[in-house]
Amino acid sequence: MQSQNKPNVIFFMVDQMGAKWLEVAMNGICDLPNLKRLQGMGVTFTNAFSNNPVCCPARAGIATGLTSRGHGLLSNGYRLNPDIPTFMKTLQMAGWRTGAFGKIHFYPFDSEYYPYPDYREYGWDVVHNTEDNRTGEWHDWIEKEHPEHYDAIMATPANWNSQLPYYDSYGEQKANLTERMRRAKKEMAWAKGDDGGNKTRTEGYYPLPFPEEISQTNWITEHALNFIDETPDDQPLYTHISYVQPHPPFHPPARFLEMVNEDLIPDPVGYGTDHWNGPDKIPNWRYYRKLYFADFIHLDEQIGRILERLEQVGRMENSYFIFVSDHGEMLMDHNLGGKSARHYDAVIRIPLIVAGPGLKQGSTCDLFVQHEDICPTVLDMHETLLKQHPRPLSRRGVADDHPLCAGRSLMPLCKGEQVSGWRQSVFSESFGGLCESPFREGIMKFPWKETLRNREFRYSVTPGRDDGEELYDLTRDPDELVNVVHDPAYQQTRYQLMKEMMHRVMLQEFPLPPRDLVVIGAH
Ligand SMILES: [Ca+2]
Repeated sequence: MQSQNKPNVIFFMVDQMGAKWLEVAMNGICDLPNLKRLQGMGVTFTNAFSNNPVCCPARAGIATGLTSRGHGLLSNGYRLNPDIPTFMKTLQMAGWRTGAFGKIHFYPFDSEYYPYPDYREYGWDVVHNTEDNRTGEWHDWIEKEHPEHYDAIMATPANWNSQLPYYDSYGEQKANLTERMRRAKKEMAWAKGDDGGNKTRTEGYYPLPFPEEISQTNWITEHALNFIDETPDDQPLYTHISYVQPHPPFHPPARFLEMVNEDLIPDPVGYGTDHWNGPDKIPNWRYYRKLYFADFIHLDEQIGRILERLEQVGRMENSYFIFVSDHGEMLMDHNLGGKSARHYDAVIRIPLIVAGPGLKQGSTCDLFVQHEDICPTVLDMHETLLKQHPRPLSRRGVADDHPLCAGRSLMPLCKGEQVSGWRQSVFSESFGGLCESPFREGIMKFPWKETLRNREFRYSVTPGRDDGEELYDLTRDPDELVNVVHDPAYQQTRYQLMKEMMHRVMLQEFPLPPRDLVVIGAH
């Protein structure tokens, strides 16, 4: 039994799970008892949004409490500066034992660091890292301990993996895995797009072709369980349990497919209308959706294993929990897949649960919250943390309790306290694939987008395009089908949202670490 009062912090993260899809799933498609249990132990935020719906900037925003411009990761392909304070590092300094299991993604995949990045400098005592690039520790464990499944595993990574430079000369043996991946995909029937024309399977998506027990998802859980077991009883712990699923390719173990209520899977938004814009981009979108939802059941079971272990070791009563995703997934709404600059509800609105002792059990909160709020929320879970978290020197004396964060603690909301001046909208942004070459042609191909979303409207701007301005009246058009930005009836609304967005763009510059961490001279 943990003897002192510092709470454990159990952080669950999933990749590419939209709030829309979790809500749809929980409405009869899937039985998710452990996520329901977490909801029952705390607050579900129904208007939580990704600051930047792609892996690296979203994850850095969570860890630092900063906007994309604040922490500097505008898109994938950047490295988070380890000098920027993270809540994990503050927990570590304050006496928590900290561990990270699974996906972290603070580095660019095509860097000198992968397949063996060292994430300890961000504030973790123990790290077992595996990501959607499928290289590194989990990969090597399969090759060594389960060689009979190695070729199957080599056939599962998405095709972009074969473009990663370290796949050409991998590990100590300098093996050319690119060729082996291509060969494995060619030889394994399930990895091919051709299913004999019956469309029972969707290209690149299939039931897990190796045992569930050695899946990446279970491997992450096993390491988290070991960490819980190995932490001294009298030490508080922070577990960063970050699953790669339901990131594509979707390939849940087959038994979870049988547990999906397929009849309740909705048609994609716009399906069967003029809006659909051509043939189905995914030929069997219903099966594609079924695989995605089956991943939810797999993840829920893993969360259940963690909860069970916390109970066994006597840590359940003194633990706070966070469940969150980095961003959502179009899942073929509007005949589109993926995320990034597609700022529809399915992409930018994320699931967020904050649970634990003293919080409003089984409640929901519909205030507008963002990824940047998670860091100050964790720092607000114990009185020692906020004091230890670095703050800009230039602001000392202005407000001693002001952390180096753009976000705001959710703990008062979770405790049911009255808060004043809460934001009425959220801001989200995407920088396409051309962060260093913002030429018009590039923006047309890989759009940049900035979005202001409030209770009634979604207003988005894509620079460099004549048609790059969108306004959706969410009360009348919750599926975001009709762009009313040029409708005369909406011009006042358009102007107000444009002005508010401009202010948000300016305000999000604060603060600018690491420059702001040190005052050099007086000038
Ligand atoms: Ca992601």
